Amino acid sequence: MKNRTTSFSLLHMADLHIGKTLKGKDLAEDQRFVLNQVVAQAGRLAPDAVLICGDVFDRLIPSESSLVLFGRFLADLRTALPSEAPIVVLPGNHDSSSRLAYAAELLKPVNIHIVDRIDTEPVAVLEKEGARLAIWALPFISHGAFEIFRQRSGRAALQGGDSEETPRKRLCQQAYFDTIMEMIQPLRSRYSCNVLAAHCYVAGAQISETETSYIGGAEAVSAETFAGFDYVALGHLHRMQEIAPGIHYSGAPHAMDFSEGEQQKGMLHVELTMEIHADKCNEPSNSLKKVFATDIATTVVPQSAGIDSQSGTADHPPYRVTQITLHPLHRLKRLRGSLEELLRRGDGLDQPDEDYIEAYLTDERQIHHAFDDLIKVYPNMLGLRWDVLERKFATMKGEESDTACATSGSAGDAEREMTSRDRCIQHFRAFTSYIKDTEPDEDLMETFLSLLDEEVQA
Ligand SMILES: [Mn+2]
Repeated sequence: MKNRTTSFSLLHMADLHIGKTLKGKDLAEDQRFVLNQVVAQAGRLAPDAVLICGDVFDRLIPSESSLVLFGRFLADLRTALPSEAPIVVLPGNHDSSSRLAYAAELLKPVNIHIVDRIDTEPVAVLEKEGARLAIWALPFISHGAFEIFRQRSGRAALQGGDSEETPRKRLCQQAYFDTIMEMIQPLRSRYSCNVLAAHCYVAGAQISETETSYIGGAEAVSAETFAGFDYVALGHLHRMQEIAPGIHYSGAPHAMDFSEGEQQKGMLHVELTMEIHADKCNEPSNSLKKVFATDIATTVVPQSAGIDSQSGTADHPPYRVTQITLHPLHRLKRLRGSLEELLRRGDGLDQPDEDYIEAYLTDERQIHHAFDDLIKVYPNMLGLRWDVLERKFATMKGEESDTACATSGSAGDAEREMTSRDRCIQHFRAFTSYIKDTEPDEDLMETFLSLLDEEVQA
């Protein structure tokens, strides 16, 4: 019998960070502007499902206006989409899962699924012409969330492979994922196609300036963890990127930091095409899955004009990922030059530059009225940085690591500890003197030392 094909389309987005401020500036208007485009695009594309992969809010306790904004967005999105298209929302590390999901039971009947715990069942299953696509969704896996899941599912506590392994290693993201995947893996064959939505850091991903500070080795999950899924929709990193075939970060819908200002921002439209045997279309079985995995490897999906498109490989059904660009209300720009140059550049414009600006001044000395002068020309300037100051701190940092290299090996731990405390004190004195033109007084030093010791003990 002749084979037919069917396809499912998904809209994949993440890291909305509603309530985000940038150097004290509330980005609510910017966020509303971008979310309205998401709704318009969802209406135009009419996907079979929308996946919002974590970090919905910027903080655990979202502000009133953030809640209102998200509520409005969800309602508009629901209206824009066909009612049978599920909207799946999962919490990221910035979200409180129970707060995010407080109305989850009320929203389920309107096909909005807010994931608040780790589950080994799909959150939604789409059916089309006998093909079944399962959407699996995992919240950000904190230690607490994992423990609740482990106890609920009657699993023993994680043990390290050998005595060398520290408890820290057993409690890493990879171990959490391995446990969960082991349970999901045998269940996947019930479906023709399996999509996973998750919020985590996958090893090998490109991380940006601000992300380096909080992403460490214990956080990393290997891309192989996701073998067997036809598409993995990730959230957590703000840069749109492909990790491996079928594993993508949509990135954030708009820049959250000046270091992201140059990145293209938006979301992904994913189309998964699969072939169905007319005589097998009622069999949700392994045989159906096998057909997708091997026989149609050569099927070519029509490439759309222009943007990022890909077809399937032997391990994946043919799929196509299209980047949907979202436009910011204000761009985030870094300008560099002397005060005079930047003022001249701004004055030369026909209209004032309304973008959010971070200025880097190259003048050799600090000019106290620089901010006041610049803000007249760049009304949305949010940050001012000085080359001369940053160079000074870079040198201080360099000296610090030189000293650390020299000390390591020869000195004992206690001695190194002493040295690093002394260095902190030294840097604090230098910094205060530079900023205030005078040595820190006794009161200030006392406060600093008590904070420093508290931090060291923590
Ligand atoms: Mn995150």
